[in-house]
Amino acid sequence: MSLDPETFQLLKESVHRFVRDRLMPAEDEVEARDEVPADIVADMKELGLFGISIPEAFGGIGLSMTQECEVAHELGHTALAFRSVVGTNIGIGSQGILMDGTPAQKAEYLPRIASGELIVSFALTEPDAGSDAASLKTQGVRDGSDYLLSGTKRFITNAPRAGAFTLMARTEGAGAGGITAFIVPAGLPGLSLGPTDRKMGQRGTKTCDVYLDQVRVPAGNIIGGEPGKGFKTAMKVLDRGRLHISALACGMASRILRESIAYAQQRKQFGQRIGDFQLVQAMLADSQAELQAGWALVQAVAARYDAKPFGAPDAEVSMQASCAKMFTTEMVGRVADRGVQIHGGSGYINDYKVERFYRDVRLLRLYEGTTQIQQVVIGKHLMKAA
Ligand code: COS
Repeated sequence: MSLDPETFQLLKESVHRFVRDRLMPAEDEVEARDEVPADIVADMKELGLFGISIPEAFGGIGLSMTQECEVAHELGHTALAFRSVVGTNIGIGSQGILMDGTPAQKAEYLPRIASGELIVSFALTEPDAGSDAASLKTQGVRDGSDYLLSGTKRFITNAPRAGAFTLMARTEGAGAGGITAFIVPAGLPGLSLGPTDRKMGQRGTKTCDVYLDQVRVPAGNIIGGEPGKGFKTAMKVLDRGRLHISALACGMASRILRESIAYAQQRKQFGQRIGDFQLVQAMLADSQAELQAGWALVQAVAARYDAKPFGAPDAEVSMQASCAKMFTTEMVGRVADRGVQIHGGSGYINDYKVERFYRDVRLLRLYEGTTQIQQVVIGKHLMKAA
């Protein structure tokens, strides 16, 4: 699946302009109000951003992973809250349905996800199951032709906006093989939300707990129709999501580097621009080189991802996606840290964008698998090599 190169180029240019003309000017408002304005969300729908990863047959734009990474890279140039509005529909919320859903599930949900009419969230994490996702406790108990779901999901991105959840629950006993992925509509009796989380950064990004108290879901809502396959679906979704986050990290690193260069060009100390000092240039140079390396890695892994059959597990690609996530999200942390350093005392003041971005990017090393989980995925794979 991919968009023809000419049409894709037009889309990329539109997103590029949208980020500069529409999103960047609204960054301060999002930070102050902790909310992405509704008219911007409407414009995102208009642009088709909710459906970039969904095939044209289901009303989306049908980008390849390589193309999706380029769009994520563009979106990474502005406050990460904007990307988060569309992020779960593009990635972790929708892709389980696309990869493993039945034809009926795809037909029912994907067009509304692609248009942005339905916001879909991914509900895996729980209070006692974060990195150890296979230990999740949310129970799904069979009751006639339904399941009754009970448990708590934590830090669920876009839950306050969601019309449905791709939700993992335990139906088949202990371990990864006991987990089933359900499509759970948000309005069902027994499903409720906790208060919106107050976070270190990414103001405007909405996360909260999701509580399930005997929520009755038809067995027909099991993704793919077969119980016990949910963990693998979740892992495949995360492989893809990790690559998307890597591209986003590169976009944000590029923005922070630009802010840092601009500051180094205008700020004068000791009678000259601080950017004329080699110690400042060294910080800029390190950021440029690491960013270039990270982006080259993302593009290479995305091409490898596109070369395998869609939705098929591939341990080598999983490992490479983890390399990209680990390298780029750590990289943007260093770029942000240098950005603050180059800005000096001003870098600690909220009026400058680097202070905000420094906080925003911290999350990239945590969600969709911490750096340490990426190391585990990479290490395990290497130790299996013949
Ligand atoms: N694609 C397809 N299948 C996969 C897979 C992948 N990427 N990774 C694992 N699996 C399969 C394994 O092949 C195994 O299948 P079999 O039982 O048939 O052999 C099964 O899933 C269990 O795998 P494994 O034993 O590796 O599971 P672990 O419990 O050791 O967990 C980690 C593996 C740690 C990698 C996983 O729990 C993880 O990614 N944790 C982080 C979760 C996360 O990112 N949370 C963020 C929340 S979303 S914002």
